[in-house]
This record gives sequence, C-alpha cells and structure tokens, in this order.
Amino acid sequence: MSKTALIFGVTGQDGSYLTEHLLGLGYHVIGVRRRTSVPNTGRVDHLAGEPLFKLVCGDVTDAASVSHVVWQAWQDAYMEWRRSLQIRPSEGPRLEVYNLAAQSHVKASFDEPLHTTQATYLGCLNVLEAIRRLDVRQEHVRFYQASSSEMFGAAFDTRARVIEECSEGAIHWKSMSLTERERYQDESTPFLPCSPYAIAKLAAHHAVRLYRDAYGLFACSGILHNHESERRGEEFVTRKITKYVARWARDKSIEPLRLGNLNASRDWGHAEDYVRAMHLMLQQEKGDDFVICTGETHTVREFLLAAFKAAGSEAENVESLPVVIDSSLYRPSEVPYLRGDCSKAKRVLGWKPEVPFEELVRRMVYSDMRATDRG
Ligand code: NAP
Ligand code: G4F
Repeated sequence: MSKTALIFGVTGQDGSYLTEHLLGLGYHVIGVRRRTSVPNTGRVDHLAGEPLFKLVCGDVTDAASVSHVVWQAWQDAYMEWRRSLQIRPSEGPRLEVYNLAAQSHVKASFDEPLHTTQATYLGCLNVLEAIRRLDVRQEHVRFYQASSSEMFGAAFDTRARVIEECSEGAIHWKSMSLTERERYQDESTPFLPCSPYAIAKLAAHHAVRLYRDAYGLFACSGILHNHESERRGEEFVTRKITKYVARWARDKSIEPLRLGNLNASRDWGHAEDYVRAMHLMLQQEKGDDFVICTGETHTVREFLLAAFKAAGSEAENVESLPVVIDSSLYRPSEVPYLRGDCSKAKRVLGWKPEVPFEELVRRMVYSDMRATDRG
C-alpha cells in the first residue's frame, strides 16, 4: 500500500527520528515546521536531499494553516495512491498524521501556561478537527497524538508521602512504601497532572478519545515515558548533564553544574525505540492508547553519577562531583516518580525497548564529547 505521513513537530527530537524511520519503510513524509527567525531544521537538515521527504510551513496554533496542511497532505496521499495503482493494486490511499508538536518543557509551562495550552492542547484539537472535516473513511486517515507520562503526575497522590520521606533525608523513591499498584503506571492508572503542560496534554488526550468515540476517527495516543537521545533538547535534565560532563571531561576547571531536584525518578528510554512504537500503533485494526516505557526507573542523581562514570569519573556520590543545587531550578510542583508498565504494547504491538539505561547515558555522553572536540 502506498503510504504518506504528515508530521507536526518534525524539527523536534522525536520528529527527526520518526522521519528517518518512516523513510526507511518507504513512506512519503511531509514534515511541518513553524516559521522562525533563525533556522530550526538542524535535526532534519541531513534529510534535505531525500526524494520522499519534503518540509512545509505551518503552526498548530493556527487552525487555518493546520487545515490547509492536512488537506494538502490528503491530496498528496490520494495522488500517490493513484500513481501506485499503475504498479500494484492497493486497498486505497493512506495518510498517517503524527502530532508531535507541543511546548514540551514542563518547567517552562509554569511561566507560559497560556502559550503551552495553545500549542499543546488547542494544537491537537486543530489537527483533529482538520482530519474530521476531510470526511474520509477512517481506514484512510490515521492519527497519532504524543501523550505523556507527565499526565500521571502524582498518580494515586503519592506526592505528599514522597515529599515527607524525602525531607527526612536520604530515603530514595525506590525504597518508598509504594503499593504494587502504585509502583507502575499503565493504561488504567489515574491521571493527576501537576503542571500546566500535563493539564494541556491530558486535555488533548481526552480530545483524542472523544474524536475516536464520537466521530469514529482512527486515533491513538501514545502515553510515552521520558525518552532521550543524542538529539535531546539541551534544556532537559539528561542532555544538560551529558553536555556538561563532556566539557568537564576536557577541562576540569569549568564552573560547576547547577541543577534542581536530584531526587525525582524517571523511566528513561531512547527516542529511536519509541518512534517505532508510534508507527506500530497506526498499523493496528483500531485506534487505541498505549503506555510506552522501559519499566525501569532512575533518579536524576543516578543519571548524574552514570554520566560522570561514562566520562571516567569514579565518584560514588554527588557530593564529590562539581554540582551545586540551585533552588531556582525547582518546579512549583513536581512529579516525583515515574515508572511505566508497557505489557499492553508488548502484547498487542509486539514492541519492546532495545536501549538499556547505561547505554543511553553512554551514547549521550560520547556524542557530546565528540561535539565538544569538534568545538
Ligand atoms: P521537542 O524536541 O520539544 O519537539 C517539539 C516540536 O514541536 C518541535 O518540532 C517544535 O518546533 C514543535 N512545535 C512547538 N510549537 C509548535 C507550533 N506552535 N506549531 C508547530 N510546531 C510546533 O519534543 P520531543 O521530545 O521531540 O517530543 C515530541 C512530542 O512528544 C512532544 O509533544 C512532547 O510533549 C511529547 N512527549 C515527549 C516525551 C519525551 O520524553 N521526549 C515524553 C512524552 C511526550 P521547533 O523546533 O520550532 O521548536
Ligand atoms: O528533563 P526534564 O525537564 O523532563 P520532565 O519534566 O520529566 O519532562 C519530560 O518528560 C515528559 C514525560 O514524562 C515529557 F512529556 C516532557 O515533554 C519532557 O520531555 O526533568 C526531569 C527531572 C524533573 O524532575 C526535574 O525537576 O529532572 C529534574 N531536574 C533537576 N534539575 C531538572 C533540573 N530538570 C531540568 N530540565 N533542568 C534542571 O536543571
């Protein structure tokens, strides 16, 4: 079958990996980038010469531009299908729409709650509406929404207990008295969002379910736990750490690294693994929601130690590292503990993560070391 993909958020970490994955599968890929005063295409510039890839301009907060881009992509998918009919019979045109666009930084969402809501919730609604108004049968247009484990927030309201135990000293989340049900987040875990970003993502998540139930759209939400990579934005904690460690490995006299809460625990996987899951969700018989994760959790402190270790440090605790705690980097409200259970994705999609924690950290540190050496 001839397939065309439209990716909102193509210039981001996941957008670039998803584009590579889909091109590898023979898709025509249309990437939507927003107009910026300086270039924002660094993560996809290497794909510029690909015959099956093109970039178009659009902004998810602008309903007119979204509906034009979606309509044009559907025309492209239709024409592509007509052309492919001369070569092989086909069931019909197929357009897959991936909405990865968002203001994705949690701390920034406390400073820009309205902008975050517009990009992260209304952006998704604009795409859903544009698809609904195409008025084509659901097997022809399929939709993926980038939902987030951040929506779980303080699921089961573990927050108060975590904060209490933490303030008493060196108690790590993993030794917390979590019940078995609280230990992992899966598709049935309640949501208790703790940031404007998480609230916007949850609103979008519910909109996807509504459009699936009310209008019969083929729509999926991937509830993805944190995933990082060599292309991760530099303001997220993992990349901030690996970038610093790479510089420190070359010059031990640099200013110390300033970080916020080291006790938060995250389920960190590699983005390349997670984009495979996005694609698999749209190949099923019906739209559904899936948690995507590794099932392991590590504190920021553990990530920090692993990153320094990858650069040759033998430090066993953070106190002997060049790190200072900066309270201005704490969030007004924090998600203390994330650890997913992706049994459903394993069973239904046949998906599993390939990159373990230590390898993820090593890959990021080595990549930043190479970049540091290049200057
Ligand atoms: P990212 O690197 O921050 O990429 C976000 C993308 O959205 C960028 O291409 C950005 O464009 C684009 N964008 C922002 N506002 C836009 C607008 N108004 N119109 C059009 N495009 C806009 O994020 P990511 O890590 O790749 O994550 C992809 C998606 O998954 C996001 O929705 C994120 O919230 C969600 N998610 C991420 C994780 C994770 O751990 N990475 C986990 C769960 C969910 P610019 O390049 O111009 O800024
Ligand atoms: O790297 P982070 O900013 O990621 P966060 O907040 O978990 O959000 C990421 O994952 C979500 C999925 O769960 C996505 F939906 C979202 O788009 C994004 O990709 O922070 C991770 C942890 C937090 O607990 C934070 O308080 O690290 C802690 N932290 C400590 N010092 C810091 C810092 N975070 C940042 N960004 N910068 C620091 O200096």
